[in-house]
Amino acid sequence: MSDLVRYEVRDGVAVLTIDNPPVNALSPGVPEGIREGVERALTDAAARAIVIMGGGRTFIAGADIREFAKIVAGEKPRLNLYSLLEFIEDSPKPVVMAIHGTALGGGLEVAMSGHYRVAVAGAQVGQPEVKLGIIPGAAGTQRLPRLCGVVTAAEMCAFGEPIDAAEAHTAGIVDAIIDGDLRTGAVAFAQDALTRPVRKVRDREEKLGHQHLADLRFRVGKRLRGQTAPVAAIDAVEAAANLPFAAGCEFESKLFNQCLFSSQSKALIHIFFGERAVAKIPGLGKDAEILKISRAAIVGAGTMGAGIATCYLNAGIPVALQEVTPAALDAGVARIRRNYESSIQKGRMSSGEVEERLNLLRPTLSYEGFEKADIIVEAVFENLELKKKTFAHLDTLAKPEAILATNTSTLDIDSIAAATGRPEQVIGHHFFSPANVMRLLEIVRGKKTSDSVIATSMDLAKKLKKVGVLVGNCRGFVGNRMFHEYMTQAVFLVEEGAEPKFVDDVLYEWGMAMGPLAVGDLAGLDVGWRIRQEFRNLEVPGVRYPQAGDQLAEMGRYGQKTGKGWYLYDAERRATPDAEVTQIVVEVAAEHGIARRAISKEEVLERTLLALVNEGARILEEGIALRAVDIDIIYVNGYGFPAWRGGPMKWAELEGLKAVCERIRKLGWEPAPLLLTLAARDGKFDA
Ligand code: T1G
Repeated sequence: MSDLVRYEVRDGVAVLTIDNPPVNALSPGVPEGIREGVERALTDAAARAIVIMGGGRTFIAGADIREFAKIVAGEKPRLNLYSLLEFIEDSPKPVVMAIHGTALGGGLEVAMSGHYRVAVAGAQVGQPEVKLGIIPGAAGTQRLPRLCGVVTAAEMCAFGEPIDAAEAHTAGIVDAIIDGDLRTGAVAFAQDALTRPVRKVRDREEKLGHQHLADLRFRVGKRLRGQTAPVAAIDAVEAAANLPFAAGCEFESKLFNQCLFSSQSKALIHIFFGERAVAKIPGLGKDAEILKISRAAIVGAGTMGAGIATCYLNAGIPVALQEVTPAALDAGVARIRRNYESSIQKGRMSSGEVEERLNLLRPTLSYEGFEKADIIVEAVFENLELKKKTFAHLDTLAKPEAILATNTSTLDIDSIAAATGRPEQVIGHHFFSPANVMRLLEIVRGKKTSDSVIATSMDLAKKLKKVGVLVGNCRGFVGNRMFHEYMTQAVFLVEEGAEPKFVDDVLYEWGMAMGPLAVGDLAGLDVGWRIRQEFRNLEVPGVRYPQAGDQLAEMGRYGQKTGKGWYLYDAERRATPDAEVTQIVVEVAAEHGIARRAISKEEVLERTLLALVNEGARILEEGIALRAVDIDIIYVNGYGFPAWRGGPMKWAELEGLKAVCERIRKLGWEPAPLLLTLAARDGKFDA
């Protein structure tokens, strides 16, 4: 008997417990162990029914995703899950699936091969495969609609969002909610099932009526733009209403393999493991103390300060929010209230929960109470001298072990740290706007930042429900340094003849959440202009720099906040092209001797995306990013880069680094040395 599945008989019921920590994935040995266990129960006279459950914290969280890389690399799939699930379903003894934690993907498919499913309250069930660029591959798209109907099943498989036990019970996926001990409850349910006929899910047709899925397809087209797996998932579920079970499974399997061998799946699986890998910091002392953060203080209640405060309040951490004037403080508190009003409107929070969080907020015009804070986050104006002055002051009043974090998006962490007597306690916590929404937290280590402050920051990121990525200190760190190159090419293309909307539409259609020029208008062209002023002295004579953006900013066209930027904005902040901008750009081009010409879609993509990749490779060479996947996670969670393209570095790898080098050369640029090295040996970034 595989040691990954334990067997025992309790009160006449065989109980199979899967024990493959941490998430009971269907790794090699688990499906085999389940089959052996059921075979044993079928011949065990002491067992009149069967319960299958997960050990540890969860039921089965799906197939072992690591196995997919092997299959894509040409290895023959080890096991046909379809036949195992039919074997379970054909058991003459009732089989009850007992669910706690999560039953996801192959886990829910195993659960649906049982004759009954029971779950504890709070358990989650779902088919999240589309988040890996695939679809259910073990009859999930055929059994699920037989339990909950075509529309619900198609919705679950297309968006991949899990539902909780109560919803699953209402939908007909789960037969009972177990109060108290799951094993005991499931055994009792199995004994009771002996009195009822065994029903195979595959034979249940009553919920398979034809349903129109046009609305779902429309919503998928909008929310999951460019992704192929969600569409395939809907097609497979729809087939359940038109084809007999076996033919439906064949159709599902064909679509599953098409998705599995797609670049979208490689990209999304890369991101899945990447989001877990970035939390691991090579070389960080294992005994690095993680400090307890039970009080926070924030300097500056502007857009970022208010958003950051909301993150801490959402984590249940009391926040002292400081501003210099009553008006600014009131505006900050109002921003936080607005953040919560929209959460209430979207049904994400109750007004009671909001009150609870707002009770943790203490707005202040002084630094009173800052001496008790475990962390102080500075979110003042993006000006080095102002930040240094602020840190020098905080240094005088913060307790010795307090962490001093700056939300700067580009400035030198070491210069800011040098303004204090505790540089080892200083670190960058670069949130992304809107800070209470964007998942990314770029954590910037200074030369003297201690391992304990880094470890605490990585841990805090999880508590704030952020994806924390540790990066080194340089101008713009990882995200903005690369974005600067990307944006530079976008503005060059406009100066050379492309309309702003053309550049944005090309990148939007390619999958970016928003085009670069629209992002500029959202962030504020004045912010970019001010940062360029800070670094004007670093500009090299004879090197071309983008001009048109500065021209617009100097004319007061800051973007959405002034109703004019690269676009015109109406009261609802809807953007329309502005002929005046074209005129301004034509004049700027003439002034700087820039020839204007027709620009193709291909050129827009090549120059903007390869600028990202080339700068990313330089950042890797310099060790500013620990791994290429860190860059990908930053871009997917902070810059609207499509996860189904894997992030800029993975995208380049999927394109082939040799070809990427040639394409960079074709643009007249010098590929980063790391790219040349890897291309020469057909290597991979993080190999
Ligand atoms: N396969 C392999 N490793 C997995 C895994 C899986 N399915 N799920 C988690 N891990 C690893 C993860 O990388 C991490 O490793 C550790 O477990 C803890 O995970 C046939 C084709 C279950 C909600 O998509 O969503 O079934 O970093 O940090 O936050 O039709 O893990 O410690 O080395 O995420 O508590 C479908 C994926 C597969 C679910 C728990 N299933 N997992 O979250 O822990 S495709 C999924 C999750 C499939 C069938 C198809 C989450 C979780 P490490 P964690 P967590």
